[in-house]
Amino acid sequence: MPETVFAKIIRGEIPARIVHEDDRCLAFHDVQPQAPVHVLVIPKKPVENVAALDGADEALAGHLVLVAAEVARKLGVGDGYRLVFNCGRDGGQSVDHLHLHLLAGRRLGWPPG
Ligand code: DGP
Repeated sequence: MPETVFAKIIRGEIPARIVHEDDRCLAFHDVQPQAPVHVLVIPKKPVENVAALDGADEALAGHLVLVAAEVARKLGVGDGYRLVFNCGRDGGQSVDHLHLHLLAGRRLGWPPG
């Protein structure tokens, strides 16, 4: 998979406001926030998107969700938030490195645009 800006963030070559890091993932504030709290949780392993996950990634995918919930609690929005994986261009994906959006801090509309 072609390298993305997120690979550079993982290597520390581009600055990011990191809120969580462990051996498998990184969470940092989105540079174009769509809500008062907008954090991206990404795997360190290069995976393009949800469609590129396979059975061996099951624990990793679950880990991203649990980390997002932990970050929400840490940032004081644990009572209400939205988690979103955009997949593919029609799904709104613009960066081809798997990322889980954590959105919170305002009333979120439904359906999404
Ligand atoms: P998506 O559209 O689902 O692929 O979301 C990609 C998100 O990544 C988008 O909300 C903006 C964010 N983003 C893109 N480049 C950077 C960057 O260099 N730093 C940070 N922190 N976020 C970025």
